[in-house]
Amino acid sequence: MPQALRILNTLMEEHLAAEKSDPVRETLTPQAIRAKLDLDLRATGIPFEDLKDELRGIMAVTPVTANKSFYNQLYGGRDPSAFTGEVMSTLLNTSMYTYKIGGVHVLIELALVKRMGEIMGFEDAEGTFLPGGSMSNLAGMVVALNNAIPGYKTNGPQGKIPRVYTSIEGHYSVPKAAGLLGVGQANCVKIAVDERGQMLPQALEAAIVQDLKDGLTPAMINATTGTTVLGAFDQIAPISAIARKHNVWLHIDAAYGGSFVFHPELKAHFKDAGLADSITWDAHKVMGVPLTCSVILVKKKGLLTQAMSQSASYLFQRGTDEYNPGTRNLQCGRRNSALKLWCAWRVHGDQGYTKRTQAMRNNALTAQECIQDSKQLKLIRVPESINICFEAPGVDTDDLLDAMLSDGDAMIGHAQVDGRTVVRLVLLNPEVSPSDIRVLFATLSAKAEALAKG
Ligand code: ABU
Repeated sequence: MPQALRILNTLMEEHLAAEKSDPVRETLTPQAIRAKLDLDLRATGIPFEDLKDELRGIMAVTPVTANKSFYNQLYGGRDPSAFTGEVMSTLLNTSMYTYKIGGVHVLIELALVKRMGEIMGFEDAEGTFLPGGSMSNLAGMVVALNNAIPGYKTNGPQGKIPRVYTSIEGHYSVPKAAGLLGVGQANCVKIAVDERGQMLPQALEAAIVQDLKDGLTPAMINATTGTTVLGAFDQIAPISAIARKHNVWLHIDAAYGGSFVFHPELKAHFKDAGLADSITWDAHKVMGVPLTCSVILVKKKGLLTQAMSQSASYLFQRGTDEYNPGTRNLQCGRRNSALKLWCAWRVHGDQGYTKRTQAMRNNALTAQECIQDSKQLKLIRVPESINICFEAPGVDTDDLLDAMLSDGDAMIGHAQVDGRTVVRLVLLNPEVSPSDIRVLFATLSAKAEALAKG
């Protein structure tokens, strides 16, 4: 192990320096990477020390995601306290299925579930950590199906046709889960949204009423707080009233937006979150914890365990389900995703996350101003949170983004809005300052002008 620590220390120092000197790296083609690096596995191994050079080669062609020029995805930056927790989890290598193996880490996970549940308005939530929002949404759907069709776990749908509802702006993991769970993607109903990207409650209710008339079984409504492209928030109060009226499970996909519960204004979108039955919340997005760190929270204790548990005499031997988190998880062997979030939360406190989300939102408002002041750029929507969707009229969005990337200015992604490809800039690195944003938009405007002139 001393050799491992020495190698890691050297490589990490080098990587941190490289992130500064080479902040935007184009993703090389598979052919270019294979031409540079020998990735094949052989019968005979190499000396451990030689691995250092091999890893150096791999690091040099890895896209940079932790610095201020990365605006491409719903994660970014690097939180030193969370990073420390992540490395510690790997060192300790507990598997999070039983108390016997997980020990104190099970208590840490329980403490996080309790706190996150309380913040969302669930008095005594049941929950577990999963590898990503897609998995947490899938887990929510599993519980919803068992709620809508008793005995689903044992006997399947028993002739019923479950239906799931989400907005057209909802994350792709919802229809995906419907496909994976045997509901069928065709039974995932996509509900229209308004100009702001919020699901239309009347359209939702009309779809449910029609399905009931047709003898189908409405099983789950997925409301999204923090949509992937627009960063918009579905309105929980009217949606939960529909869910209650028709006795349908309400899941909130707050994978992305959940952490805005710390923001002084944006937290208003969560004031009715406690009316939901389950919530997905990712800490690897706005909270800046290393990938992946997602939680499924279920309001009524016991339902998650009922839907997930499976007996295994070789595993669950001692203690109660509460302290054996494998009884409420999709996975068997499971890495410890709780410690890194706990480390970060202990260091930052709720107040740190308030400051963090305020910095992100201020940057979004600065970006909005920059676009409104630019002759070359056009805002597509007023930002609901920290996603900025805009275009440069007369300029192909991909050409603009490719120029930003190849000139080493920034890595930014695109998305479809109103049937057009537009820039989707996501501002969730709190180290980015308003002056960084102004420089970024000056560059974007100049490049758009040059491209428009051909
Ligand atoms: N759930 C993460 C989606 C990835 C992205 O849009 O950046």
